[in-house]
Amino acid sequence: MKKFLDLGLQPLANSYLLKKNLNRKEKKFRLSVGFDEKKYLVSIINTVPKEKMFNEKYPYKSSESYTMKKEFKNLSKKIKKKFKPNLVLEIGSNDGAFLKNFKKKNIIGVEPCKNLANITKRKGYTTYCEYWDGKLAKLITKDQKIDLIYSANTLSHIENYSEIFKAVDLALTHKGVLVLEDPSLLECLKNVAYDQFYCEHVYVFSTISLKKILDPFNLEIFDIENTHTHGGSNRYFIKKKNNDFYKISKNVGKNIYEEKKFGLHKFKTYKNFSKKVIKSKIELNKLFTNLSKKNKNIIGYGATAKSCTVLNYCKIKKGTIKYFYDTTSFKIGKYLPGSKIEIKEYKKLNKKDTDVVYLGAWNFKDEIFKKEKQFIKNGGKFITHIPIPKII
Ligand code: JHZ
Repeated sequence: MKKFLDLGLQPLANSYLLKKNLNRKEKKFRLSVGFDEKKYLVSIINTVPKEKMFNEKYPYKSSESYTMKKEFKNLSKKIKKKFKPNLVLEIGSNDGAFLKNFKKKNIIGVEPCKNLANITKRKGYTTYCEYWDGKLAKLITKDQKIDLIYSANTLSHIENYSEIFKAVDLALTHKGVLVLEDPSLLECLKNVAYDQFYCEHVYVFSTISLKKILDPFNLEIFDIENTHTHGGSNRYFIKKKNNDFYKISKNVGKNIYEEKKFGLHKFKTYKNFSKKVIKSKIELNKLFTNLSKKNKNIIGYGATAKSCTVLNYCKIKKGTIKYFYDTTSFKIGKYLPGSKIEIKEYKKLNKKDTDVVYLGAWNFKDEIFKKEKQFIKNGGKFITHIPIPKII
């Protein structure tokens, strides 16, 4: 693997700090990103054991976002219509934002974070609080195989993809389909969204990399949808190679063509990206310095895992951003890792006490702007680093 980006020493992205622990030394790891020229695969170089990240303290809940809930509702309708599955399984079912669109007898959740798995268990959904692997796949499918496996923003978090895809092949019926959704590497590079890299995102997939890594596991992509979620994602529809029931869509070739046109198969593309990242850091710091000189009240909106990368890489401290607003109950009252900026319970933005708002959740810009119409009308501004640092 050839390294192309160094985002410095970073704490674990979702390890929000309690007030009483603010003076404790945080564990940090070097966040650098590399490119495997054989597999066209982009991944972080130093990985963190999964148990340190995905455990009973996991703070992220999919149901907190209106956009994601709407997206899951629409997707489930589509899945039911197109594939008519009897039994669906979700890998990384989180707090059930996707599960809840199915009848309890038709869906199974797999979620290793106990706090989240308990939510869906309490609601009566069959949920295995485990990491997805061959052993679990065998156990779940001893009586009935799965017609459709769905996984959003999870498989890119799992280092050992061989185990994952072997287990998928084992669990699916002959005509079974895997629908896999993760941030798109092409969009990440186009948007200079370097904050898609943090401890949990072991990989940022492209079509060309996924095609290569699926190849040894009897699996192939037969369709792709490009979605707007999480800053631009790809939804891959994957089948067993010997299943001729689904034809390979033109979208697959189209995506491969676009990715190669951009140069996702060449190391020099990544070197260029890393130059853009350095420039982005300098420009973002300039914007913050200018605003601070003018004594502007700056707060953050959405204490995302992505924000952790930006704040720590750009060395933005609590004096610059006073606090972050977030709607996630688990994050409220805690502090962002590394930067130690406080997270407060969300209140509608008010121009009386806030001039500029840093968009930590830039991927939900439309949803946020709709919600904060009045603030914008009153002259309130936002600052973002996507695709280039600017005030909007
Ligand atoms: P959001 C997490 O990343 C972690 P993050 C994980 N690794 C991953 O891959 C993605 O999710 C899918 C808040 N918010 O979705 C809620 C508001 O406060 O960009 C969330 O804390 N008000 C699994 O953390 C955060 O912003 C709002 O109006 O980068 C959004 O986090 C909205 C819309 C969000 O994921």
